[in-house]
Amino acid sequence: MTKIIGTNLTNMPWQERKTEGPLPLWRFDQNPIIGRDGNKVSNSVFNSAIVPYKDGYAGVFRCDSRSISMDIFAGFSDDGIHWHIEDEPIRFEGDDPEILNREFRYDPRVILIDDKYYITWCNGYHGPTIGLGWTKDFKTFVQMENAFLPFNRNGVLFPRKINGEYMMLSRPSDNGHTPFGDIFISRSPDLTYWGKHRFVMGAEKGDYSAWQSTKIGPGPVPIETDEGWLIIYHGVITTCNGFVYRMGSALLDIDEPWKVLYRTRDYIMAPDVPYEQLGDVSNVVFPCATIQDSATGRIAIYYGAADTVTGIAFTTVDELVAYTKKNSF
Ligand code: BMA
Repeated sequence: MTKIIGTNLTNMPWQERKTEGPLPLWRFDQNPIIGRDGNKVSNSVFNSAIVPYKDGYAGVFRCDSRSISMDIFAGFSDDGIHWHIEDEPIRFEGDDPEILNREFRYDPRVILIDDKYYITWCNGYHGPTIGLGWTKDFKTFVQMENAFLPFNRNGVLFPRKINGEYMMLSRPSDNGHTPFGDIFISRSPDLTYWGKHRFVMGAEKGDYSAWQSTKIGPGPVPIETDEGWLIIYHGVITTCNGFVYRMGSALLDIDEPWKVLYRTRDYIMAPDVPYEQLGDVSNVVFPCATIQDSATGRIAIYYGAADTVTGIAFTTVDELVAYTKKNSF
């Protein structure tokens, strides 16, 4: 039995597994929970992040507009399933107009650390890099310095300091669709200055795990467990039809999270159903958030499907940790 270190969440979305199968994740039968018309301006709503907030949930959503510009929007929900997403994108406040200038924003992650909800996202600043900001109420947002130089994507904060330092996973990239990519970790005393960059894990070049042979990138905020940090990540293969995005999982050392304890050779979820296989970018499942209940070990994973709509997949910490260990390299 594995224990989630965290709070209880009695009102989270949940469904028991209905059919046995080889994979540790199963889909919500009301998927997709958000369609491409999630707000008045959206062409698509996907790769989005949610957190428990007050008696319900708040989120930061990637909505690409009908001119296909990428921006992030606040949203609210009582049950984590039915969402009201604002029609106006998030406007950040801050001291430096150079930093506030918007090129594009996408693929947010959100996490509560102390009394602030921190948002990381892929931020356009002479190419993609990692933007960082915070809010207390999902109405007023403050933008901080970009964490890294371009080019980088998939900046994911750990939910607490580790040995006195904030930590962030990221995936250095290029300015295009990036035919490579490994996961690194960086440390900071203050969420402004980042350093001590270390390699965590990379794409697997061999035939033994080809689904993650082109690139990998961190997904939701790591889940703290008594066996280490449980992470869910995306892995990509290049096929005759282009990139295919699947999900994997790993356990990282709790005090030195650049040390990988276990990592899945087999994927944990693949684009297997029509709304994941057909969309603006076909064959993509892209996880950006989880919510979990430490009492029951239930985990709900929010993921973008085919760069078009948003779904939920379920697992339990016992099932996912057991699979991660059993399928490890
Ligand atoms: C990546 C990002 C993701 C997207 C994926 C598949 O580079 O742009 O937002 O889901 O490609 O198109």
